[in-house]
Amino acid sequence: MSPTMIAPVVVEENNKYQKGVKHLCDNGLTKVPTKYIWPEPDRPIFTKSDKLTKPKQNLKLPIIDFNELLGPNRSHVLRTIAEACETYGFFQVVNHGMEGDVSRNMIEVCKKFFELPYEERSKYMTSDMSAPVRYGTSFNQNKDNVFCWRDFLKLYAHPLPDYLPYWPSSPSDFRSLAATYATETKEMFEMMVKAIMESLEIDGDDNEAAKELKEGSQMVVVNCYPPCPEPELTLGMPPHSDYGFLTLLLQDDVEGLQILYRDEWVTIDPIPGSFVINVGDHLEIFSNGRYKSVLHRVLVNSTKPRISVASLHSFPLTSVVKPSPKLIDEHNPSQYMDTDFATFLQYISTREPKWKNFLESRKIHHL
Ligand SMILES: O=C(O)CCC(=O)C(=O)O
Repeated sequence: MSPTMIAPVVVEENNKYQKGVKHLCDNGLTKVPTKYIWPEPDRPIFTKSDKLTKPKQNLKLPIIDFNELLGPNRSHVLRTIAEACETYGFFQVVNHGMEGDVSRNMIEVCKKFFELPYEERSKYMTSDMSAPVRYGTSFNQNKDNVFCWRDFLKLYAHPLPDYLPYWPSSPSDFRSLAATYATETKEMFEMMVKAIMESLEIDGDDNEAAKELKEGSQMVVVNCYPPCPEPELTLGMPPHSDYGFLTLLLQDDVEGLQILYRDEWVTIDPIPGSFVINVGDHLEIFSNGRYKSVLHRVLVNSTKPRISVASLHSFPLTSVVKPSPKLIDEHNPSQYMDTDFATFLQYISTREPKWKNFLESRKIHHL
């Protein structure tokens, strides 16, 4: 067959995957297409060559109770936060002040969004990373050789009035429910920043970083992982760290999130109504390496669809990200080069943002 005869078939095949996993599943599927099959060492099961033959138990992350954080036990809770950020890069929060209805409504309206006809969802499909709304699939669908079993909706969220008019107008209550959710996660983030600064013992009126973070960037990422006929062959999301300062993650009741802990993948138990909070690359840099931005990935399953909503917060897009001047001196020199979003965006446009490549590229190797 001549290449001119093959090309349209290949293009059509690729277009099929570009429309996303939900679209693929809606058209009936009994096997995972080759495009989604990960190389064996990256797959979520332990192979025979591995010493481990069965998955480890789920990990119980430290739980931070906001009621305690705001009460007489604050200093004890701050120490728990510091230990969690040093050891796991992750913790869960309960009694965080967001009403159950707000988080439940957000999950429900996001489910409804992904159930809309493809034509409606695809209105927001774009490869422009700075678009206020971006619907897409996989991790980076223009670059990924192997695709992830995940569709997403990314919404820039701060300042909200600038972005809200661009958010999906269908389902009809999407904007109002998602706006309430984004506003309340921003408030939760600001409380967390105060606690994190205190835990690093750099809180105070002169904390410029805290002021910048208040005016900083927020992106709400809704992840949709449809049931997968062969979940052992693929991943919902590949191992990655988050580039921002903190991520606040809401999951439905279906497990899937795993973090790398002591070189093993461990599953995080979803606690109903809680948030999972994790340290991003910018906080690792800001804390001069004390708090860890940890690799995590997502598994899928064969029976239940899963929705998660990650709210990624950081400095304004134009800010320089660097270790806090209060945490460096001649004995503790800066471990990272100054960086900014532009550098990050340039980096990921040329490479696959997998593993910890970006953060590694910013490290200073002292002699
Ligand atoms: O779906 C999850 O549990 C995690 C999502 C995630 O890692 C992300 O959005 O960066």
